[in-house]
Amino acid sequence: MTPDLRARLTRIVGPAHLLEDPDTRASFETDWTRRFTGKAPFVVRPGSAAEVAAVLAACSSAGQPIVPQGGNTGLVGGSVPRSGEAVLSLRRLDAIEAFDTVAGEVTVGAGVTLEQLQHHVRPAGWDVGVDLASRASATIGGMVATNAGGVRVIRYGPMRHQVIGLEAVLADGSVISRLPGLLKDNSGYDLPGLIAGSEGTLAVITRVRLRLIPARPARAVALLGLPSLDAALEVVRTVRAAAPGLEAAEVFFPEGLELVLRHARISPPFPGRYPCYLLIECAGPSDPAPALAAALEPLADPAATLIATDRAGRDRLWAYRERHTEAISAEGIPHKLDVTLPAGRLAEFEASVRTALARACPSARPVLFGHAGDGNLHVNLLGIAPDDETADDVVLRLVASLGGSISAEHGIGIAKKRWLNLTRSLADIHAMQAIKRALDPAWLLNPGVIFDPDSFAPPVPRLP
Ligand code: 2HG
Ligand code: ZN
Repeated sequence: MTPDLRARLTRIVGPAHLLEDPDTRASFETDWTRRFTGKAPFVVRPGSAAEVAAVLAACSSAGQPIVPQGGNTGLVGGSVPRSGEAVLSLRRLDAIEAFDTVAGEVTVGAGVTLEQLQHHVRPAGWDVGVDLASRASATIGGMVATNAGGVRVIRYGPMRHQVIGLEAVLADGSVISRLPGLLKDNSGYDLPGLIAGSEGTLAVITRVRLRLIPARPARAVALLGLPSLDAALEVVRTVRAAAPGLEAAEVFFPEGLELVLRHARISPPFPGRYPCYLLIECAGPSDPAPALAAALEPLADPAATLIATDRAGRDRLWAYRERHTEAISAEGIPHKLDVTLPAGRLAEFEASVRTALARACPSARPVLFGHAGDGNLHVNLLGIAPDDETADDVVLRLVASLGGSISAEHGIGIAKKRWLNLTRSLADIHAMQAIKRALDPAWLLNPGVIFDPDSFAPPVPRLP
């Protein structure tokens, strides 16, 4: 860092929030997976949107690239430095501001965690539409920047659908503000919709206005052991049609359950072992358990069915699914792939991916789980070196050949950018690169994430 930039940043955030010491920087430099890590010249922690704008203006005039970071729970290498980027931590923007309990809308700083927000709005009868296992650390700004999905997408959609306004700072320090959160507002391009899911490459989000959902305290969770993923999908179809308020439909398999039992030290749900496990949650204004039990009756084996309605019982069932990520990490450093398939091809993918991996990369140990209700499977691969991408290539090509997407909810980051053209056309990639160039001409915001400036051939020539 040049002495001039150090002096400017110190003036903006104060010396306590400009971290240069390697030990204090360390936790900002490695991501949750431990697979992605790099050195940052410094970490800067502004305490307000105005400070973020001033920091970006200073970095921009010094040509200093930056990586915006929230809770650092990303899984694709997009929130840590790679080659000389400084970390811009948004965690100090942690104020929960205007909460309209009549309209069910709230404005929050980018650094507020999902769990903080849930605790804030639930007593007033509202809830956040997106929920995910890393709720204690994941920040709202990071969740919007990556368009996080989570376990309720089948009912409420991903994070972008919850956003009704935001404030963000562009690379040169200028501020875009769409905070009034008007439900109807067709004045020009939908910049918040574009910034959501742009993985910190177009702007740094500082505040978000979210639409909330009515809290539904009456809940029932069912866990079923089933003979196959096809059987699980059949149960999901039936419950969707017959029981009200389906919020989550999650699957996992014996290889993942075995890791969860071992690392979380919990006992198995059933005495027997099943080829596929399905967790279903229904919620509504009144107890959904009777309708759920009735819908499950013709399809489920009573010896392999558990239903819980009280909080502790529901949490116990959810633990088998939610503790997969930490159990896999306790076993080793995984390659994480996060794919969607058309509903009709999900079961075919699950079978073929195991066969294809066994043939091409016998050392890879696949652990599959995910959100069966929206076709999103997480393919975690243990037993392969961090930089050996043979297995990733096998999985992602199979996904593309079945009409799926290489990223369902985690984003492209740096982990999957090599394969972007499998499920995005060159015209599409060039349009995205043109937007990136227009908003960040010096390529200073999260450079190297999603794509590089020169990747995937030159822009399509214009017609004369
Ligand atoms: C989940 O669904 C998260 O639990 C993490 O998206 C998935 O660890 C993973 O691969
Ligand atoms: Zn997920």
